[in-house]
Amino acid sequence: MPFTANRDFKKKPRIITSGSGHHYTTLDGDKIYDLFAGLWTTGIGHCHPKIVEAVQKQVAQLDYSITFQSGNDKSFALAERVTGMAPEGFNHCFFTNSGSESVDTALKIALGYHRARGEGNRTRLIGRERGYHGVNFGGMSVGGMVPNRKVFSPNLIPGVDHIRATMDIEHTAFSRGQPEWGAHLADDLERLAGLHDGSNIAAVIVEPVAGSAGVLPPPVGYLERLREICDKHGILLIFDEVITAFGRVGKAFAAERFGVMPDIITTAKGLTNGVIPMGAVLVRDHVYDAFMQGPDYMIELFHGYTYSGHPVAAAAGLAAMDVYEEEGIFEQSQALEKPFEELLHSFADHDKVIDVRNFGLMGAIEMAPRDGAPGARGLESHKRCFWDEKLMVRNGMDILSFSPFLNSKLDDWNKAFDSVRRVIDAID
Ligand code: PXG
Ligand code: PLP
Repeated sequence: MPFTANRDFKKKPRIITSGSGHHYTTLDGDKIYDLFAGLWTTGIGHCHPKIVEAVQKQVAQLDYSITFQSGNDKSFALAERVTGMAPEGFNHCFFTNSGSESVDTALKIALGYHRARGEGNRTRLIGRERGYHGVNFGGMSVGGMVPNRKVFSPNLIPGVDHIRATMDIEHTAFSRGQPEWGAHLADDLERLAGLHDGSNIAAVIVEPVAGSAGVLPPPVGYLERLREICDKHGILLIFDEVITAFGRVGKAFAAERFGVMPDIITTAKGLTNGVIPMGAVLVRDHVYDAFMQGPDYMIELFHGYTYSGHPVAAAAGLAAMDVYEEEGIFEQSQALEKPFEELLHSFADHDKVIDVRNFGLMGAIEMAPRDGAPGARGLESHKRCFWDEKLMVRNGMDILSFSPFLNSKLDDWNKAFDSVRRVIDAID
């Protein structure tokens, strides 16, 4: 199982057999309220009838068609919709099957872009400590989650450096939204540009709001500063929006929410509401145009997946875009931010809690680790929520993370956070 304590799981498996709206049903017949919206994926709820219908129809019409040197109608239609939602200047996208593939695709596009412009010396890639960019070799190398890198350390791709993480509990604990402290941490990029010479750096990749590490919002002014330093040195800025795109931070993209324009955006998850695996990498015109040279019978980018632009996935994506627009999902999401923040920060004075963080509909409650057993409190909380409270919450070590539905009901939240409180009270 992915990122799971397999032997512990098998002692008492948590098996889900159906989903509808804001709930799962388990093998035992329990109804579980989902406070994680799938795995940050399913913002509009499970088995949305519009998406179900679109997928059923598509699979009967065109199940698959060859993707190299031919295309299908749905993938082009989805590309139009997604770029239409994106900030000005993002007019092209490339489809993948996951966030990990989107990240590796984006890194390759960045390298290809510089080479196509005659700057093939720009090969260095910069990530950030505590960043998560999936599990493929490129994404793992620019990622900054130590346990994910440890075993593979000697095989990480060469020429990668990391800027510092944006969070320091000493300065940022219990910030509501973006911390006031920490814009200067972006200057770490200037330091690396000094060390390697900026002319050797191809790209910097960051999550606008780090998700997997336990919700780390960017300090006020931080992303703006990164953009400035990238501009100064000709470095591409990649926003990894696998979690933050499609309404999780109240807009179609975090780039729009923060008013900072990267050169490349990676997405997945909410692209299809998690219904069929799919990701997309969006690029601005200057990036696309750089590749469009040489004889026109030549392939411009030697990269792609058997399932890039899969018609059934694209149909799910088109239906998701319809729902986002027709039901005003991003507006609903933004309207829920304040009540979400209030509920989360009501845990601030709990004696086991050392930090609460939030941005948009991303939230985290960090508990102090139990002496000698870091992570135990977190996993116990997850299991107690599931078995005793019929509630799905995610833990990463001792951090409980929350990714509620973009169209959540406040009554459900009140009950759910009462459950979380009972659990945190009860565990050792
Ligand atoms: N980039 C970012 C920013 C992500 O959040 C990926 C890339 C990789 O996507 P795939 O589809 O290959 O998993 C992600 C995925 C968690 C959690 O607990 C987060 C992710 C995946 C699994 C768990 O926060 N994010
Ligand atoms: N391995 C082999 C032997 C293949 O033939 C292919 C694709 O044709 C792949 C891996 C890559 O698979 P995908 O395109 O689904 O990523």
